[in-house]
Amino acid sequence: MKPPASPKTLGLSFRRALLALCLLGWGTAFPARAEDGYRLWLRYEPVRDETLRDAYSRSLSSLVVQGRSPTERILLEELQRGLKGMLGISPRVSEKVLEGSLLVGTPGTSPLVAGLKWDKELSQLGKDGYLLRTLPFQGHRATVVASLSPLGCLYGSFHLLRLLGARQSLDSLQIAEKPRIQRRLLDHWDNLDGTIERGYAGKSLWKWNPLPGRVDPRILDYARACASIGINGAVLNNVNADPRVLTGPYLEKAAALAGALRPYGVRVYLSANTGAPKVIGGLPTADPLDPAVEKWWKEKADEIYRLIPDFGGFLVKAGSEGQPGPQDYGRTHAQGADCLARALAPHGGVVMWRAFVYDDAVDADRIKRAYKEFKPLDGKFDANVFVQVKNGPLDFQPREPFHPLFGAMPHTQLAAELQVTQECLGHSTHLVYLGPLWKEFLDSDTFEKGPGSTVARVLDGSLEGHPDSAIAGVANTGDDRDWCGHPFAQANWYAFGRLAWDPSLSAQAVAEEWARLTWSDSPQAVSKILSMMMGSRETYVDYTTPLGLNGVFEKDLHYAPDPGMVDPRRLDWSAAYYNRADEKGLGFDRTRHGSDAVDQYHPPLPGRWNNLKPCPEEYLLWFHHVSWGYRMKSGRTFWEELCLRYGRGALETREMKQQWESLRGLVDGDRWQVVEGKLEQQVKEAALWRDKCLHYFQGFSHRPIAGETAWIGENSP
Ligand code: BDP
Repeated sequence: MKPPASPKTLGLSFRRALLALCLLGWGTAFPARAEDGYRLWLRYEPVRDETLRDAYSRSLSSLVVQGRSPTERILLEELQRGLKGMLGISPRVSEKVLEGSLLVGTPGTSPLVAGLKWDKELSQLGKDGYLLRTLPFQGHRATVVASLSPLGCLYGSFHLLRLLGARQSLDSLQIAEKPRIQRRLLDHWDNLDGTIERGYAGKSLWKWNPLPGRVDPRILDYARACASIGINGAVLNNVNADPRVLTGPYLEKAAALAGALRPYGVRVYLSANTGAPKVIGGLPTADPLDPAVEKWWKEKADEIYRLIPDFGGFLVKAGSEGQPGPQDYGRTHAQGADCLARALAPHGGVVMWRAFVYDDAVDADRIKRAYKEFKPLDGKFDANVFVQVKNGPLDFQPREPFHPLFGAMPHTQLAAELQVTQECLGHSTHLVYLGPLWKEFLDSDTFEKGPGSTVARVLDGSLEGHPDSAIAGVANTGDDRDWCGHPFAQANWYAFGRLAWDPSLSAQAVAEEWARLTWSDSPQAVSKILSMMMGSRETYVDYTTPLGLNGVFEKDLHYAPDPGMVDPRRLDWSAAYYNRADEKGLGFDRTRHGSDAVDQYHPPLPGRWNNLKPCPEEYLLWFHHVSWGYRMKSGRTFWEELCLRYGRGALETREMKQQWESLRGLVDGDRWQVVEGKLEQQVKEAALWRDKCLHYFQGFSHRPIAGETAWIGENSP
């Protein structure tokens, strides 16, 4: 016979049963609530493993947050939300550290944290850094999140919640974190009319019309999401900037947004149109060397800082794609940037001056132009200017070598611009995880100071000893319920933030974190999702632009294939200008016999890329015009290899879909269905890409499409 339960075990098992019921309740009630993707990676789903849940609950039985700043209030709420969701508990909020307390604070706001005397370690981590430790505290076992600033405490709290989300042990935490890059920005290409340039997830989140009176409450969830991954700045408006954003009424709107974002550590920046002194200021000129223009910018900066005391600064697209610039007055980019920088400097603001320029008078090869314009200006920019350079020298393609300006301007602070929104990567329809693309870029060796001079080290300032550092991602957010238009596009927002904080993280580790937080804690589900994500970028490259190919996208939309496209407006907007298909072969000759773009890089890269044999196959057509019969490393001819890559990419989309189908039931049905529908479209479109491109190139190669029977006919155009 079973012995009767002692009152103690009865109590415990009763509590367990109650908890199990609650969890069961969540388990059943939860799917009934539509899973619409709104909660992103902050879902805080219940921990189903009872032992783990009990261990967590014991470690986090009370919360001690002594500071009362808005940021500390936010972190307390976030911890409460997270613990309620994951553990079903509402820990006591206390002023005393007891067994299982979580203490969060700064030495300035919390006497208990000050008593730890961690000042030296904390000062090494800077104001955004934090310590996260488990330790004996006045005879009790406690967990501590400490930082010099409330914002660092918020970042540390999110870190703790991430550990719980990933179901990791909290037993002996000894974590010290600080961001490697100081300014981690999202650039929103949002227009004042609510549309978003290259936005594929609805309209702008900002809702300019009801501002400043009403700030859309959704902004707070945007800010939470940003803070959870360390993003600390948002450029609110499109780089093709409407000058009106700098008028009083819009500045008041921006100030209202800044007020909402501030407690989450997200500073506001604005894109400035260099023609503003003329267009909204009524001056006869916008010449940056004209004293009246200089005065106008100074007064404008003063006005902005009266409204937004922590305003970050200006992002500027000048002398590019129809935007006005200093060149209109015979001035250089440095003269233009410095004029704005002088206005912002007294307030601590910065200028992010974009190097996305390609004036065709500069060079016949578009990708060489920015380097030729900017490199001679190295050392001429003020200390509070960043030159913001896209990752590659062309324009956010599925694969490009890194931009040669990284490594070429040692006396200038360089910021990187990545594109989170998938302009040339399948918009919000194709599943493409961009972590591997960004890692390829960040880990690229510029050889500026010999081996190991990676782009990441240029960016974090360590290579040249610059005090400030910055990275920006062109946002993929909009007012669609799921923020990004595709449940998997959320991973790119997440990965941008995580890699901006720490470029040494691996794309796989970031994807795994995201998958667990966003989809499921089942190891089986996570491993399938991971394998889909990790291969997705290479798959996309294969069925769109394999082997270093570029310039096959349709005009303007940049979504569908159109390898023969001719744009009457500009030669360098035409597909043929890039892919150069002819009877001899395919690709752009950028060797010393061609445009000599290879020599914009430091040795040994030119040697590697100038010759066909050592050139890595992924850059082949970027640097070479390759004959159709050229023997590849595989022994296949170049034409056969091209066919194989297109075919392989399209096939892999089918495999991706099969993998997703095997996840049915392992993730919630609502989002499963959405992804399934998108994958179906992706499979069809990948086949279309393959067929359209191969048929077009076959018109030049006159060779049979290898493996044709395997795919031609299903979705031929
Ligand atoms: C291109 C986009 C265009 C942007 C431009 C830029 O097609 O919409 O305005 O870049 O970055 O990729 O300025």
